[in-house]
Amino acid sequence: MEDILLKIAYCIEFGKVDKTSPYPPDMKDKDGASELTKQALDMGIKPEIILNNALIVGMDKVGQKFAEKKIFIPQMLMSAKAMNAAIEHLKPFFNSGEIRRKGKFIIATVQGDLHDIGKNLVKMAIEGAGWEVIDLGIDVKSDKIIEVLSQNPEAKVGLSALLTTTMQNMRDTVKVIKDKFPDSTVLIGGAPVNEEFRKQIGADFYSPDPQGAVAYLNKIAS
Ligand code: B1M
Repeated sequence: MEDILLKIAYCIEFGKVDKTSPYPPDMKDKDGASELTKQALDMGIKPEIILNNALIVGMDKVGQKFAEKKIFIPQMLMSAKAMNAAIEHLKPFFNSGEIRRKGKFIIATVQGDLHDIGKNLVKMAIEGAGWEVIDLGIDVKSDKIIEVLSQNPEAKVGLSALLTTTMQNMRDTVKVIKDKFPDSTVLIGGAPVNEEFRKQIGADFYSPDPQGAVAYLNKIAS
């Protein structure tokens, strides 16, 4: 099991999407993140193990190397592509929750921020837990969230931010939502965000991972 997880992490780190992808050249014609993830599932490895012990491990290495200026945006994009190809195979497992809808959940990556892998994982987990998710995508202005919340006033809101700069936009967005909808529920997450920041900006809940967001939503819905 360890072996295939290491291989998947390696494919994410080096942006090997699938067998046909020519990049990186030394892995030409070899299985990529897509095929290996499928094989891992076929071997009976749990989707959460593949996500946490292979995909996120590979992506963390990408982050480290980018911070050390050993790789640049194009490599980071290839890694994101490989991660998305792998996640496609995990989707059916995360989406296999009950069809019964517990409520609506609006999710967005805040203005100025283009990172969506984490947001998409949160979306999948919440959908899988039986919520109807309205995904507003990336780089979402607070006006858009207000517009959609006005149409769905019962919906809970989830915001994701991956940059220390866009955390400030998250702060502004929470303020705009709370000013207009004081009774709304806003969840926040993303790598630079923490509980201390949540308290400062007046959001209702912070979760470091999708499971925490699901548990909180299920608790307040019951
Ligand atoms: Co960017 N990037 N990036 N990047 N990128 C980071 C975030 C960075 C830490 C890399 C680094 O320097 N080490 C750094 C931020 C530094 C900082 O602000 N302190 C950084 C930078 C600097 C940048 C650019 C500014 C680079 C540049 O242009 N010079 C630029 C910004 C673009 C923009 O947004 N305006 C940029 C661009 C990109 C790409 C587009 C190339 C690509 C994103 C592609 C995509 O998302 N489609 C990219 C990537 C891939 C990364 C790293 C390598 C990986 C991010 C990721 O997907 N992680 C990242 C380094 C890293 O994190 N290791 C990095 C995997 C994902 C599963 O984790 O998103 O944290 P995460 O989500 C987790 C939790 O946080 C949580 O659940 C998820 C699953 O566990 N979670 C929530 C997330 N949202 C939640 C919401 C919730 C609850 C939980 O409730 C609502």
